[in-house]
Amino acid sequence: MEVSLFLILILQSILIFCEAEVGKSHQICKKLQYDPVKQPYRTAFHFQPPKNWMNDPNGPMYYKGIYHLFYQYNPYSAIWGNISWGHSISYNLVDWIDIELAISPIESYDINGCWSGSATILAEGNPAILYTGSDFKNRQVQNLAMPKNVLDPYLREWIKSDHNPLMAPIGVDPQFFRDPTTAWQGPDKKWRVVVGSQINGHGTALLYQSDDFVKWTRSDRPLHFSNKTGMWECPDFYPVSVDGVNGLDTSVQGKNVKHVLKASFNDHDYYIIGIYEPETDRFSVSPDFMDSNVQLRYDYGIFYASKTFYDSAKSRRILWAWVTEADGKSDDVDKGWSGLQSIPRSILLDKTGKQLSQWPIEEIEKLRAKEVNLENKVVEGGTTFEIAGITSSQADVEVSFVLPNLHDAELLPPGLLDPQLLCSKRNASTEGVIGPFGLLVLASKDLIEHTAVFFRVFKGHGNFVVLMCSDQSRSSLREEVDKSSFGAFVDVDPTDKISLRSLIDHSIIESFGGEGKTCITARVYPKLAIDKESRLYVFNNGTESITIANLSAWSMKGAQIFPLHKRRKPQLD
Ligand code: DQQ
Repeated sequence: MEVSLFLILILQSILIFCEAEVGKSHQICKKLQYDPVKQPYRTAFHFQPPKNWMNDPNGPMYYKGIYHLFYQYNPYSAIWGNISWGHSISYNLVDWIDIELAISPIESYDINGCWSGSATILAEGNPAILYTGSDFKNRQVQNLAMPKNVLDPYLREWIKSDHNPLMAPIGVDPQFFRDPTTAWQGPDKKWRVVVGSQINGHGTALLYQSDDFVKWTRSDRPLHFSNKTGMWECPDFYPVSVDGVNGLDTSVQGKNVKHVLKASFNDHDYYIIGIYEPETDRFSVSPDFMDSNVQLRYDYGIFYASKTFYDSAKSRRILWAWVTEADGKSDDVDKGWSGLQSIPRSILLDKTGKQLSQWPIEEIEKLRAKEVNLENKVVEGGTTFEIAGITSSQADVEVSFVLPNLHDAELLPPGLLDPQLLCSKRNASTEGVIGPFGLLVLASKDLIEHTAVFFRVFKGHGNFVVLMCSDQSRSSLREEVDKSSFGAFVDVDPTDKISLRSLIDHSIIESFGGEGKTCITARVYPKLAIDKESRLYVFNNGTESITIANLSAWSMKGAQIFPLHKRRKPQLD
């Protein structure tokens, strides 16, 4: 039997065992499962640890047939602090077993927190983790951890290097020196890694090199910097294929390859695309961060501190991100948890070469259950109708719209070129010509509560402009939650079809417009539209009719996410 198949069988039996345990004694598991009364905002197919605080995804990797996800975790509470690396394993990126903490803050060089970092599969195939330690003086330093036993595919124990810290903040502000990337190897076989920083207040990707992964030397020149941004957190640097459909391993260089640099700042994940010369470590980009009116972001909603990894099993690059809460700290304490991970997304250079496109990994489709379909349905202006027959609070919806003659489309309002502002000024209830049209999700029967995910088409300068919005203004009767609207333009030709996919999971809506060219993630906390009281509608608030070419909506089954057993507390002495 193939090793990976064998491992899959073992993991499956652990899941079955855990499922049985949930019914008996696993109080942690039982208490924080989705429950329409006690835990209405807990998700069913997004990754969450059994309880407590989670933020950035760390060191995702594929190793010996198993996917690993580490994450910033507070083992003791639902508020940020005591930051350790939680660790979960999976054979399909959908079902997870939460295992022992991988790294805990117990050494002088990380006593104030084991902060974000990345995993690298070294040349001999063994994994290594570089992470930031907040040391006994609250300085940020970079540390190494290696598996205790590389033969263990679950990588349950990690040993910190005796050489830690490997990189100290010399000539850099010790408060702004963190989040090492996955390393890549140049043609000279030296490893390179980037550390996020700010120098003279400007975002900087410091470049380090090493022959042995232990002794690191900082290059005179950073890989990149920008005098238009502040501190860069969680940088990510990776190749994308110009003409292929596969993702690339982090050290791939050469013709038909471009490189992406992502940095997290101003609460968002921005990226630029350029040409990297491994011989000189020069990275040339145009446009650069903040150069143009339209900034490239992975997601125009709530999506931060993301990280990609190369999945050698399926030759793809996968993106994860932290999706924080939009309610208050005291709500998090009451819920007993805070923070989700996005659905893992496959990420590729778009055909235009100007941006990336993202799509939920195919494995998520295994959760699709009951399906309803529509074809060639005209939606008259000013109408709304329900898509009944599925569990609308836990669903996957794909729809494509065909638009009428765009001759009468509204003019793009002068002075309103910021898409997010445009979405809040022209929200879902503001009548237009071509739109607003789209979905009303997590909606109550009377539509008092709903989140509108929609498009609106404008005439720009000699072209049409497609706006995509996620309007949370009426998402909840609860006053105290953040209901900001999100919006972005979608680079599609509206004379062709416009597609939308939304993954709906109780308190999160991840939407993908134009086949993943524009993504918007929202967090919502309905009071009425919970569980079976939640509905799904199609609406058109424009004067022109639009046509649904195809619509498929599925009830989604829950993923299986279990703790293997009660966590061991880290030893504090
Ligand atoms: N979160 C980590 C830092 C990182 C920040 C601390 C980004 O390493 O810069 O939990 O969310």
